[in-house]
Formats: sequence, structure tokens, C-alpha cells
Amino acid sequence: MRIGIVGMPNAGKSSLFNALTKAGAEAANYPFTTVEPNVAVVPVRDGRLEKVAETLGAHPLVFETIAFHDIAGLVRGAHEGEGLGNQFLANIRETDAIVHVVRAHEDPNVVHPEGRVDPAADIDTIETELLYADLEQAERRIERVSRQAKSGERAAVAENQWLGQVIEALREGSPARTVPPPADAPDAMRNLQPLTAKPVLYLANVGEGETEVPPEIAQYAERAGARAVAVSARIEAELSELDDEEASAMRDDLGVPESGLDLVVHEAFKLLDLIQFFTAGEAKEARAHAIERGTTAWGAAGEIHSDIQRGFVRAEVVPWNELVDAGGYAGARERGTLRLEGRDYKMADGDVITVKFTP
Ligand SMILES: Nc1nc2c(ncn2[C@@H]2O[C@H](COP(=O)(O)OP(=O)(O)OP(=O)(O)O)[C@@H](O)[C@H]2O)c(=O)[nH]1
Ligand SMILES: [Mg+2]
Repeated sequence: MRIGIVGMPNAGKSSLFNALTKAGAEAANYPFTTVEPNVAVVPVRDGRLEKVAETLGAHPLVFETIAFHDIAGLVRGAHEGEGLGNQFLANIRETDAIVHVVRAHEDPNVVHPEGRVDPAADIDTIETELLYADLEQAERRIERVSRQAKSGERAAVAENQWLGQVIEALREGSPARTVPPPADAPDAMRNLQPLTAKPVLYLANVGEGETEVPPEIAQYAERAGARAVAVSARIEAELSELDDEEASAMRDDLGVPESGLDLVVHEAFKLLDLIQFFTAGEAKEARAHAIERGTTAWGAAGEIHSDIQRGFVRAEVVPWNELVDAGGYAGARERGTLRLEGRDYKMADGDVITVKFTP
């Protein structure tokens, strides 16, 4: 799961990124060994998994992770190569969602590239760049696809038609997400990877001690059907340098809520519209797995291990809270809250699953 951070120069992207990096580095268990310097891998802490692990005496805890990609600020004209913009935009084409950092603090010591602090105008500038970048990409793609479509091949025809609609929407200033993907060309979306089709979280980078999303950003997000959070990126970056005790004393002083960064991570995770299931064994690891809504027990087994999927016999499933309530698997079995399910069972958010398989 990957998320691209966008915003104007000096908006606070790298400050946020640095805070996230520290948060990630402190979590010992994440499945990446090498991380690029501009990628922060951050655990998505989940209280449900913590309770399950505590109930079973399971350890270690392995949370799902999100990789945040930091890029350089986008300026007006980025799509034309201004300020290396195009190259940076290419770096986030493959991400699943976008966090848009908007400067909302008035600190006069931080230079604003356009000489004024105006969050709504900044959002417009960035989104216009994303639109232009998509338009350029779509125009390039349709040249190729329209040639293929002449052969009459069904997928190419459908993709060509869809690209035409996308181009029209973008020229009118509407994001690519307003054009539904073509049923007959399942790869069309992946071929184009439009930035303006990705879900967005607006992050208001507010001044010290502020906790509210400024109204102009809140309104913008609401119109776009998106969510917004308020965080002070610099404070979070500074707090992440301190040990826990010092940090919480400083949070109290500043009136900064404990969960600033957690909130960002959880909201970002929500953007991806995934659910989580858990695997956990007594004295073994407890692990969270993210899957698409509607994934079956068989699909979940594949998420755990391909061997387990291959030998799938049945699944034992119990909602995490029932497992905790019953004090463990044996109790849940007695109460009948632990059920046997076949491969077609649709996983629910928070299910704890044990797959029985023939090796
Ligand atoms: N007062 C204040 N300053 C901040 C805040 N967030 C960031 N800054 C400062 O703003 C400057 C730019 O922050 P960065 O995080 O480097 O901004 P950026 O978006 O990564 O900028 P580019 O990489 O140039 O696009 C730094 O001096 C930060 O310390 C904030 O919440 N409050
Ligand atoms: Mg930066």
C-alpha cells in the first residue's frame, strides 16, 4: 500500500515525512529491509490486534504498513517540467492514494512560493497541475491506443473511447475519477494511472497549538467528497525526536493531541477502502492483513501464504471481539462463536482466521 505526498514547496511535506519515518523506524517489525530515502514505511497500529495478542499471549505483533512517498514541491507549471515537477509526478503515479499537504500556518519565517498564505488557492494550483499532468499522459496514451483500436479489438476500442472521455473531462477541469472505468478494458485504468483518480486526504498543516481544519480547507474537501485532517507537521517532526515521556510533556504544554500522526496514518489507510483480518497463535506472532472488501476465505488464505491457499481445507473464523470475550480459541469454540467456514466465505473486518490445510 503506497501513498504519495503532494503539495506546494515549503508546505510541510518533508516535515510530515520525517515524523512518519521516525514513527516507522520505531516499529521493529515491518516487512521491508531496504527502504528508499524518500519512502517511509509506517505501521498501521490497530488496537484490536493488540487485544487479540494479549488474550492469546501472542507475540510479536506485526501490523499492516503503509509506504509514504515524499516528493519535491509542485509549482505552477510542474506538468511542463517546471521545477522537475514532471519527474516527481511520475514517481507517485504508481501509488494508491494521495495525501495533499496544504500550508495553513502563518509563520512569516517560512517563505511561501507565491508570497501569500492562501490554502484554497494552493489546493487549486496543485490540483490543476495534477489535471494537466493527467491530460498530457492521456493524450500520449490515446495516440497509441487509437491506432490499436483501428483493428477493432474490443479492449482497445473500449480503452480508446474511455480515454476520449477522460481527456474531455480533464479539459473541462474535472478529475479523471469522474469518468467510470470501462468494463471492456479492465487494464485501462492501470495503463494510465491517473493522479486525479486516486483518493485524496487533505492535510492542513496548521500552526503550533491549532487543532482544527481551517474552514476553507474543510469546505474544499467536503465539495470534493474527501476528508481533511489538521496536523502541525513541524511539531510532529520535533516530537518524533523526543523520547515518549518528553514528547507527552511537550504535547501537554502545546495542547497537541496524542494521536496526530496516528490520525494521519489511519485516515490514509481508510482512503484505500480495505478491511483487515488477523492471524494469531498462542506464543506465535499476531499479524494484521489488509484485503479488499469482499475477499473470500480462500483469498485470505493466499494472503497468508500460497502453500496455505493451495492446501486449503476449511477456515476457523471468529470475530476479534468474540475471541477476546471468550478468553481464547478454546472458549470461543465452547461458546460457538468460532465457526467453520468454507473457501467461499466472505471475510469480515476484524475476523481472526485459522486456515486448516493439507501441506
Ligand atoms: N511554523 C511552522 N513551520 C513549519 C511547519 N511545517 C513545516 N514548517 C517549516 O517550513 C519549512 C518547509 O518545510 P518542509 O517540510 O521542508 O516543506 P516541503 O513541503 O517538504 O517543501 P519542499 O520539499 O521544498 O517542497 C521548514 O522550515 C519547516 O520547518 C509548521 O507546521 N509550522
Ligand atoms: Mg520536501
